[in-house]
Amino acid sequence: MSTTTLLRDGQQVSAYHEQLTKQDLLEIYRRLWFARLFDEALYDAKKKGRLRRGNVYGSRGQEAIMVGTTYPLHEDDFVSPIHRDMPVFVFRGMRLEEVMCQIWGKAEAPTRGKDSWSHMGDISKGIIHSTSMLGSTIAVACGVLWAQRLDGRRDRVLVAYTGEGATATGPFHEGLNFAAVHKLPLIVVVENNQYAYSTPVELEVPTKTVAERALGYGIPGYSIDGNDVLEVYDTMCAALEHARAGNGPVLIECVTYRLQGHADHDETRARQYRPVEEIELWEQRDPIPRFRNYLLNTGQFTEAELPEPPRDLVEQIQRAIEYAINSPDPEPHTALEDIYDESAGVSRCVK
Ligand SMILES: Cc1ncc(C[n+]2csc(CCOP(=O)(O)OP(=O)(O)O)c2C)c(N)n1
Repeated sequence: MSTTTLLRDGQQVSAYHEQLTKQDLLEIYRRLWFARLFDEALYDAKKKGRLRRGNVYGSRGQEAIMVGTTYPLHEDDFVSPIHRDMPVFVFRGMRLEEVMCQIWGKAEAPTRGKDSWSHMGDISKGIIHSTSMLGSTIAVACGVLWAQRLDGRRDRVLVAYTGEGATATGPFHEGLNFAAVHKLPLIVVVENNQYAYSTPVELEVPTKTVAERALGYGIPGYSIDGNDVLEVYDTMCAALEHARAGNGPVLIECVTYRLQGHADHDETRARQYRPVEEIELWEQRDPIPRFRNYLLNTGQFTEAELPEPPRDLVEQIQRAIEYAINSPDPEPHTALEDIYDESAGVSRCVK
């Protein structure tokens, strides 16, 4: 009889991170800061009226998930980042300037100004456009992996990010069921940040953990501390081994907290849909000082080696923002281009 592995609350996987070099640890530290600074710079631009298109969906407090899940990936693995994962586009090889052009709706962006924020992809880098309809990303991921299988590839993993709220939608379950039945190499990373917009997790998920949803599909489910970058890294390494070996999907619930509102227009402190004490408690679990303290306390780094923040990253992000602001808007006639794949014999619908 087959057994279901259901590991909870960081129950031990191997300490893969012990193999990381000092250079790796420094890079992880810098990526955490990159994500934080990216977020801060965009909120600042929005507040100052320098960004007038779209919203800013912040990831403050959730950086360890993006960094820990992407660091162990192979170059040709797939990712499907959602609205809180913008730095993942950069970690997976997109130019920062290109990402900023997407946010500013510029001609140089992958969507050439037709959409904004995370609604983009780059198949050459294995970045799959996540769906705006929450949950459907999992179904699309199944399609990508199924196509890979038809091409004879079974080892190329797809990491699909989603929120705990999205796990309450139908396509999430249909997709996970399909992936489990066909043992597709899918890793679903659930960013459980306690709220889906203003809806608390207990009104979205009936079980104690989101990871328990894995039981229904006979796949491993992990519920881990999503604010501990090394725990995220270790769990991801275990999940990758499982998926690459042909054993099918894995669900990783990263327990975390959204330190800001849903987006820049959502001032949660004023709205009071979550207590101030709750926010303050989670501020103490901020993943960046936590990782910094670990590096200092284990004697691997000195204070001077771990600047808060790394100044070059502040400048790099600011330069990319200026680049986007100064780059051209799309020409009006391009609005009707790239809508249909005409090479596939589908004719253009203009009106
Ligand atoms: C099917 C669907 N319903 C509603 C929305 C609007 N919406 C966008 S993000 C969001 C909250 C999602 O919560 P969660 O999945 O927990 O992710 P989080 O934003 O907390 O990271 C909502 C309701 C949507 N995009 N799709």
